[in-house]
Amino acid sequence: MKRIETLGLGLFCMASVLTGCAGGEKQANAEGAPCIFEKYERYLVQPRSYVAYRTEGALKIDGKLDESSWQKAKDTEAFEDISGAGFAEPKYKTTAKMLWDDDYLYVGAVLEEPNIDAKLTQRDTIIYYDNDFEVFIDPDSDGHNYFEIEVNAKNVLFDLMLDKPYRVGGDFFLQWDCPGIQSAIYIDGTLNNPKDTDKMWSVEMAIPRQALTLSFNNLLKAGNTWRINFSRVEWLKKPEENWVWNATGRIDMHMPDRWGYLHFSDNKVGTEETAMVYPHDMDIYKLMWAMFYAQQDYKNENGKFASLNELPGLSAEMKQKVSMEATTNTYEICAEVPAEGKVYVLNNEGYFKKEDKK
Ligand SMILES: [Ca+2]
Ligand SMILES: [Ca+2]
Ligand SMILES: [Ca+2]
Ligand SMILES: [Ca+2]
Repeated sequence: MKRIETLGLGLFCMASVLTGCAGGEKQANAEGAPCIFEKYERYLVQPRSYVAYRTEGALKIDGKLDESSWQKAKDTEAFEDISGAGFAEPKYKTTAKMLWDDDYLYVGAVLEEPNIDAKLTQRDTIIYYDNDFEVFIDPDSDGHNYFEIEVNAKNVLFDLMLDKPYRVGGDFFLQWDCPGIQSAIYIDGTLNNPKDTDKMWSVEMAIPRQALTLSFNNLLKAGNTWRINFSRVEWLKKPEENWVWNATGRIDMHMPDRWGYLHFSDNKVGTEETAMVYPHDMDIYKLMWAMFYAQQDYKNENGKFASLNELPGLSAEMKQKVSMEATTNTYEICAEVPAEGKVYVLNNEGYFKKEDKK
């Protein structure tokens, strides 16, 4: 849901390796502004990735990840604080796993927890008022029209669709109830009894591929790469902790450009490994998103978006890679990627698409 807080920038830019910021480029800008990659570093760290393999045999959606498919699937990296580098390590460990078949994306998660607690019982109440586990999915990676599913330890769901992120005025549609979803929780401990010490709770979800598309496109197929992220809200005290697979860089999960990359392999889990495939040229993508964050600041400070020459922190070399049309309230950044025969386009609403090169 809507948890947005702005962090000060600039404290975390030290001692970093910055593509394109080497040597004189740091001062390449006429005003001597810091390199755009340096200034927005915390929003530009390359996200983590995961290759999901096909299941072997059916999964029983009972919350237990004891099927051989789950045992063979690798854990994600342990979750980290949503704000990223420089913030405290989560107190309790969380990891997730993914699998797929022709009909479902499967998500499993294990949440270490000494006091398993869940009070909410109604679907589509604000589940993160309890401790919860959250899934965010943007199958076509365009940064708009994405899905959010939250669940507490009572297996009560909060599921919604968003047309675009809140940072660009997005709306959420709580009326969306993920059609055909199966979800279950396993508890190693006792629920709502704080007198003992629990071990963990685990989440097992089967999310139908047909629930995750707005068209007739089958996006759940081998070779495709989606954007996905997981979050765990933990109420140790107020405000809540937000522990996530991929740090977004600030307390805002609604930054689909900051989510992880999920690639689907045609191989059965536990057999031959498939190399990760990113769906775009990562250097160009990074440059375009750096410009997006710089434009947000520029608009806040100047009441209008910048032209390419006005945008601080771009080197001459960077400016050669992109073009930008900007008005007071809109802009569109374009970059040719000859290797793909495509033009990448990113606009002021964070909508990303690829067009065929004319
Ligand atoms: Ca199971
Ligand atoms: Ca989308
Ligand atoms: Ca719903
Ligand atoms: Ca307990």
